[in-house]
Amino acid sequence: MSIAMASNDVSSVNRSKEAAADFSATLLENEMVVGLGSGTTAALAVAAIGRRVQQGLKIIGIPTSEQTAEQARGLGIPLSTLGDHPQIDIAIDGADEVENGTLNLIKGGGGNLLREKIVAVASLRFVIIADDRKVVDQLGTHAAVPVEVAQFGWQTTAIRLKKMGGNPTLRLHSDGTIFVTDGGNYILDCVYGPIQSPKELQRQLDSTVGVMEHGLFIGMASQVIIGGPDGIKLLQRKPT
Ligand code: A5P
Repeated sequence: MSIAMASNDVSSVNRSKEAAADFSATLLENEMVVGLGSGTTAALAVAAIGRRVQQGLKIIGIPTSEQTAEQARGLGIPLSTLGDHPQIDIAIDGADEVENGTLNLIKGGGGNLLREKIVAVASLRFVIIADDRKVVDQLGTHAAVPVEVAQFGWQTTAIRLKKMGGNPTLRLHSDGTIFVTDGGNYILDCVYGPIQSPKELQRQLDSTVGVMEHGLFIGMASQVIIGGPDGIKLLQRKPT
């Protein structure tokens, strides 16, 4: 692939992310408590929200990572905590995969799944923004499921996850040091391939000792906004 073509691809993906992110910022109204997601797409939403705040929108943000908190502070978005605002009106976040029809998700590619899930369940509306590469017919088609585990005895947790078919790999930084989450845990990226029953896998992961949280977000998304070359598309959950 030529360098020119590769950079075109990158900028068209960025435009797709931006289209979804910009639309999500239009959903905000004065006095809302807003969950601010993490990752590159969520960062574009935070930027768009920052622009609205600079134009006078009055909201309070609850960040899902230290990185998002820093970005939001820099943009003048007032921040608070779940302690002071236990109910969030709307949370906007990205995803690694969105399953067509169910709107089930894999999240946590950036390593912020625990805080993201706590914010998601505290939100009346959980809005996902993504570019069109993220939509799949079955979760696990491209993405591994990130599993956040306690540092203590993580090797034994990995053995149990391996027995469940996940083929876990400890997440490392590019310099070889171990990636540590904002909550002080490790991440085991588990490759399952296409997942036949995400609910059953969720049940197994939820009951595995040492697992602090995992990146399956089942039945949580209220709305999914997909950006593509022709603008945005809203995905609906199909009745089961
Ligand atoms: C952060 O840990 C994640 O859950 C992100 O929301 C997800 O990985 C999507 O990230 P990008 O928007 O960077 O693809």
